[in-house]
Amino acid sequence: MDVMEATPKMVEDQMDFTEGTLGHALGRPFTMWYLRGDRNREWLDCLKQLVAFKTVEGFWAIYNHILPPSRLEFGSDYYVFRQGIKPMWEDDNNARGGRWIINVDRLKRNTRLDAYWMELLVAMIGEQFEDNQYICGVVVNCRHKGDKISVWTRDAEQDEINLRIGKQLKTMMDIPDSEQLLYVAHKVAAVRSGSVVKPRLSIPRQRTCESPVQD
Ligand code: MGP
Repeated sequence: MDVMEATPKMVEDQMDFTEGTLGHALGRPFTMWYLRGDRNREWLDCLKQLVAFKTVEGFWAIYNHILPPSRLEFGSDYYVFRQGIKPMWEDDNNARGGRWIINVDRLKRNTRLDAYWMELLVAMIGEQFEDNQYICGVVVNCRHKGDKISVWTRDAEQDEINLRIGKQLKTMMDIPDSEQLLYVAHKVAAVRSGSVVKPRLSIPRQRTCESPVQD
């Protein structure tokens, strides 16, 4: 757990700003995390903070330096969260939250996964979401069964806000209606026993979702 409590290194502290500029400040700093799946260890112990960044230049320095999701080993994840929010259900900022999930078909691993991830990162750090303040962070899970990209939001009961975020996500990333986006509350994901989880929201809408506010 030590590594999670330590302050991550700011990438800007290691950059050479010889052009005389300190870079273009983001609205807020972010931290990037990496998880290498290991069935013999606790999930929390597999999670590592990589680095933090607070400028556009810092973000691209990291982005260009690390492997894209399509080249990670299956079982690995990247997490990019607002600084101060740990990318786990247990963090106070996530405890009542949930996530929009985009399932990326295995056949699209080589063609769409990296583009989706980059577009989403740029949208989040560039504060392009209308309800940006409700977004805690974004995740990519690289899985043999099919990769997943998700947007974690702060409050699973704020249906209108979460729907706006989901619709903006769908438009921004040009996701066809045939690929349904599902919103699942963390507290539901955390206690489920099988692989089926009941989503709270979906886009396009599906009958099993609970929320009365869709469309
Ligand atoms: P996952 O990595 O989000 O999905 O969760 P994956 O691997 O696609 O599996 P699936 O079960 O969704 O099909 C996998 C497992 O990691 C969970 O069942 C938990 O055991 C653990 N885990 C994931 N998250 C995000 C957390 C978390 O925030 N806290 C804790 N304690 N465990 C987590």
